[in-house]
Amino acid sequence: MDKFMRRYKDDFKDEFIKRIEKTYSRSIEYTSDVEKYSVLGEMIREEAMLDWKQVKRTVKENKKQVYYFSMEFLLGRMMLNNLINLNIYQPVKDALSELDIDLNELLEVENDAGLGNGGLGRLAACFMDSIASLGYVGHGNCIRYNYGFFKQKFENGYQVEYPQPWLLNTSNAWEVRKPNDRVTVKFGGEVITNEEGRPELVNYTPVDAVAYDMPLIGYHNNVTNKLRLWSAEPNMEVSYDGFQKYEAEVRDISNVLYPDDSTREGKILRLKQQYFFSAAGLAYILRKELSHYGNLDNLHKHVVIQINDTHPSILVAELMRSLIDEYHYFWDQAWSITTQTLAYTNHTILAEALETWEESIMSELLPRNYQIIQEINNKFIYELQQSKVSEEDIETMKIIKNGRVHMAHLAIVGSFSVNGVAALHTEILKADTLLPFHNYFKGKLNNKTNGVTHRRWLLNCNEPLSNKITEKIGDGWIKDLDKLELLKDTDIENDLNKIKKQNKRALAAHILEKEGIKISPDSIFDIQIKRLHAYKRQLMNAFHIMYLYNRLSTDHEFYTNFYPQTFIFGAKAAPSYVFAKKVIKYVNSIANIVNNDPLISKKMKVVFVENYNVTYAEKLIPACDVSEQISLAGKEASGTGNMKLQMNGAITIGTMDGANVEIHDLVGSENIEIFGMTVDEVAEARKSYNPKEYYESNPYLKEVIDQLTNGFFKDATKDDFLPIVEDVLGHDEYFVLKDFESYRIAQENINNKFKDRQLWAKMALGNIANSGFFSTDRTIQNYIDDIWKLDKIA
Ligand code: 26Q
Repeated sequence: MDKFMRRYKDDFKDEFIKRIEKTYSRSIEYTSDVEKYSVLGEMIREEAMLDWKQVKRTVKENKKQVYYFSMEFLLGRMMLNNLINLNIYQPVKDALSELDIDLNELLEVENDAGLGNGGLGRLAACFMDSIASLGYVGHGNCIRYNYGFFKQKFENGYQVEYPQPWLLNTSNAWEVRKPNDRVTVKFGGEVITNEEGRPELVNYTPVDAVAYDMPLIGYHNNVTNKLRLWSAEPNMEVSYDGFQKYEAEVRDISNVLYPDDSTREGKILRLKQQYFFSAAGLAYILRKELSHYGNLDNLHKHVVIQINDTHPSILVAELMRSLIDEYHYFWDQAWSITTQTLAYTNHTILAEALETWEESIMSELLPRNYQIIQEINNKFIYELQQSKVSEEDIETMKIIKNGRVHMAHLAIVGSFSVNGVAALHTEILKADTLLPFHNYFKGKLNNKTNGVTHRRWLLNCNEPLSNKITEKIGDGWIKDLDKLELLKDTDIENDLNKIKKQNKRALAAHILEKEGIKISPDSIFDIQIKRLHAYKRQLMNAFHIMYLYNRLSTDHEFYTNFYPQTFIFGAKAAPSYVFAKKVIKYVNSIANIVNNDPLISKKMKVVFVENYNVTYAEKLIPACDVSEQISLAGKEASGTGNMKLQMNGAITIGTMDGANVEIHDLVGSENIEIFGMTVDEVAEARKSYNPKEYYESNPYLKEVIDQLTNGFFKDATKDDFLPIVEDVLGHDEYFVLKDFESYRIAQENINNKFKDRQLWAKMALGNIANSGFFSTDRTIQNYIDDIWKLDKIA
């Protein structure tokens, strides 16, 4: 702050006005909020860049740094976070208000930087906040998509997708184009042996990757790292003949983010994207390493590259290719450097999400990388045979089999560390999914339980609660979230219900404005926000709501005893995920009936918020009473929304899955509502599961399921929901029917407990005070201690 104030003193206002006039050739009263926002963003960015230079200087002193390679960074809005982290929020707000500009209104014009699908992308964004805030050098590497995650609208209750050109408005205030940081990435072609007897790629298609940098600002510590986004541009050496077609193909590469969060559909464009940003980011790293140190021998001492899921795992082959073909290393030394530089994080055990590529696609698009993968695979198999690994295990572990390249296997073999994202998830990887790898590479598999940056997810999004926390225990928790434990010795419990109510009122107003639905802050706010996926079981939540509707309509005593509850959903379905879209339509149809029923709507409401994103999450999370974390045990690798909600005082109703297990361990059984089968019980149940038995024997369930197709929903066709019925009565892969009864009882417990306001406040405190573990500051410190071994710079 001092630096900022020194630079601008009272001139901030003058400078702001001057820039507005210069940029728009208009005086300030004739500029829009978006225009004002852009100029402010530019000034703040410049401020952050000063710290960036300092980081650059320290790196010259041999400091080790991490590069986080991820196809997704789901950043959300930047302005508030940047102002807070730079410690200039208040002076800027005051200066602007002297110009009659309300900073909070200005903040609302910012589009989300939606460069991600969900958990994995948001985790990357939280990580970058903690790396900078803890005082380490770490940069992100990704694609500058023209279109981020799609915008969701509901038309007659059905999801319809619209493009989201995030760059058009405000977000590019944060980026700087670096025209000179340009890398040529080569696609296609053939491998020949050149005059020096080396493999060389010829007749390839060159694509230029141009860098755009965005600042990643640490909290009150003068550290600014960067997020490097690569944009695909045509290479000017390509002949003008056929240029239009070439140009369009090039632009395609960085045009849109894939809106699927778990599919192995191997679209060539996706592989192009993966190679594009991996190769560009790596070329840049190697270029810098060479210019600082003269050779690449000790790359692994200066750089560690974390591979976020398999999406950038082509890096294993690309680093080998660069070292061998371009820097003339022998295989063994190149392999040694590669496998000491790369580390891989696994985010899923869902079979359908484990990426593979058809050999023919890989060999055509990346012929030299493909050769190298073949060689890695052959050497690996030989090594396994030498170590007397069983034929069966060798078959499982092969990188190439049945005509496909298994990217997770490539990543595991090429990395020195492989980590899961929650204790249970890592245990399943070790004991099941990656068992032979775990046996062979002793100690390579490790756990790093996810976290969230509490600076965005508590400090910035929940002002009433964070002010109260600071009032009670001081502001030490902002840099050390474990300090929240101190709350146990305070009387904050008495304030929690009041603060929650205040946040619920704000959310109710927002929902009324956005969705046109009136909800009561006096009801229980029960919230399920996450991508729409069958394994996350939004359907079970919907079934339960329909059960309540039916029961409230017929059972007077039940009606009287039931505490009013508002069920809120936020979720996007992948555009091609037919089943998920049917669930959205189903919930919207339920909402129509429930909200318009004069009697029932006094006891409950249902809202599916449109276009759930980071910014919407920031409004929902502080207002949540009940956090729905109800995936089938064994399917959710970790979950991170569960942590954000806990931190803000919500009570989890959840299965023993992902990080819920660790939440349970930390808060204790009395502060969480656990239900449903465990991982072992699921495995057992799978042997002889017949969902029809549950349908036949549970009259509540039967009625709910029958209503899907008996004309009960007037705004839907019969075919709309028939597939849902066929699914749950057919194989019911995610045991919705089997877990339903225990979920129903858990919900009943929650509804009863909420009536005891004292008890509830105590539970909320038990959750908040024990959430310190889930800060990404802890997660990142674990990565640094065990994997990255970085040097602190601030
Ligand atoms: C793969 C191939 C083709 C197209 C798309 C994809 C693809 C894209 C995104 C596959 C997966 C993803 C994203 C996965 C994801 O978000 N996983 C979540 O990661 C979180 C952070 O670790 C966990 O908390 C969640 O449990 C996990 O589901």
